[in-house]
Amino acid sequence: MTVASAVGPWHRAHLYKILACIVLALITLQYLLSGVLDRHSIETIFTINGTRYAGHTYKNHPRGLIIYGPVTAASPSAGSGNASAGGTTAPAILVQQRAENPPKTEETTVRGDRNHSETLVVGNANATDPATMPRCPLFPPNLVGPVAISKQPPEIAEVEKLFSARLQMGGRGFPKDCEARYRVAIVVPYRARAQHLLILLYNLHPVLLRQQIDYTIFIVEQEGTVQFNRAMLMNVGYVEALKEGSFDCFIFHDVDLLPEDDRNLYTCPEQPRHMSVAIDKFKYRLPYADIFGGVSAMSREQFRLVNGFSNVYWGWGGEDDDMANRIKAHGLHISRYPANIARYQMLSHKKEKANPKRYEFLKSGKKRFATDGLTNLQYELADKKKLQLYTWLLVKLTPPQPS
Ligand code: BGN
Repeated sequence: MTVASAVGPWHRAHLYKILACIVLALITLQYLLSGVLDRHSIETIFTINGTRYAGHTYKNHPRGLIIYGPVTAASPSAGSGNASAGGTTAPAILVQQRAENPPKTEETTVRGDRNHSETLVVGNANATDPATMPRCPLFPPNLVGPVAISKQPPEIAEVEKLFSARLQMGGRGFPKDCEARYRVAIVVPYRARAQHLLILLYNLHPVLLRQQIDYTIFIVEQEGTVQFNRAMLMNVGYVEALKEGSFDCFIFHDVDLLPEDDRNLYTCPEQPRHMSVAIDKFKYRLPYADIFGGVSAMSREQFRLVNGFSNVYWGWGGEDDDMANRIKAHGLHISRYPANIARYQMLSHKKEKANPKRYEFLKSGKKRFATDGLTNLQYELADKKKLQLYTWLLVKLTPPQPS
């Protein structure tokens, strides 16, 4: 005789319920315990060239390790409007492969504010010969996290002098003692915003130098007074930059946006990346999920694949949304760093005139992806100069011909 048959049907039903509860409780307990053990075994603190980093490995994550920023980020400077916690563990920024053993470097710290004269020089006494130069570490060792933004730069001549030792003519910066992992063209569409440009250069160069990338800043200026065409200028920047060097990554950068954190790396990950996630003007919140304006990064291949930006957007708005549509239509997606790293301050300026046709163009955009972009780009390069802080391209845009 079994236990179940020894009791009546009413008791049997209760017995089954109790058994089911015990099984469920055991499953829950096992799940909770595995989570706790997992966490404890994977939080790590490690040191690269004297900087302490916090990390977190995900055993089942295909890419392994999430690196947090430097463990001791100094407090944000007064007036920078930066709300991220100073002096505490910095939040996650990068999903990367496991760090390779980085080369030993010798750090030279120059006193001054955190963006403009501190730790610009990272030297490796044994590695000055380019032939024996090691690759730069995956995680740039001299990042400081939140940076001090200055909206009152010195005169341009002074700024040029400040960076002359670290930049090649044309606004090219690269690490001196290791081989950069990325060759990056920073493309800035521009017209009549001289003070904004100076402020951008003054704040951006130190960040880029600390990131140990090989970069060049291209200022693409639209000649004349017809409506501004941001998208077309970026297409021109792409084409002209590739005549100058074999860049594998393009950052399209509005002139009025200043990065607040140098852990927001100016590189191209696997997917197109929207970089200006949190802007003070938008209360540090993403205005909508597919936004791709402000600052964005695409690899050379991705940009070519989507046929660049559309050329039809004259005046403000819509061209970045069209790019977001191109990205999705080609099986790519927009990636982002967390909002507490991908932070920017916007310089104030009067609102530009919006393009009333942008809704219509956006709706019909898909039809033009293959024919409107790099493939029908027409412009005249009116002037080009390699200045100390940037390469200047003056461009006469030709409205796209109907195709
Ligand atoms: C959106 C603009 C973008 C701009 C963001 C942020 C349009 C198209 C109509 C839906 N899009 O409204 O181009 O980057 O605001 O300013 O206007």
